[in-house]
Amino acid sequence: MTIRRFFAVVILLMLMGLTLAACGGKSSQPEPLALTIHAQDIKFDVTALTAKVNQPVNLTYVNEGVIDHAFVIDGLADEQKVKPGETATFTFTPHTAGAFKFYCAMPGHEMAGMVGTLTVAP
Ligand SMILES: [Cu+2]
Repeated sequence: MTIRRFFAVVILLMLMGLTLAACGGKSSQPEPLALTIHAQDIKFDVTALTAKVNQPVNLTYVNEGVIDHAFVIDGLADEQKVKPGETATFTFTPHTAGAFKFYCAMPGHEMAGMVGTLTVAP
């Protein structure tokens, strides 16, 4: 084998390795899960959401009502107030399976029924 041919083989093997690494990187990052919830006066349109461990979640929160609402998911998404007609996006990745309470943090709204459960499957 000439030295030139040797380098050609080495470069070819390196390119193959790069291609495999690129493929591997893609498959280890799951596509984000898109969820949507609508706040109304005075309830959520859904009270049960599901996600998966280590899968990023993009949750779109739409306030369809005429009063302020404030969404929070215990342990996953910090409280954020959303004004009437506005939309907020909550991005988080659950790392443990289980049931997480979500609710509206405006005074009295949780008691009025603005509460639900996000179930994270293993
Ligand atoms: Cu509310």
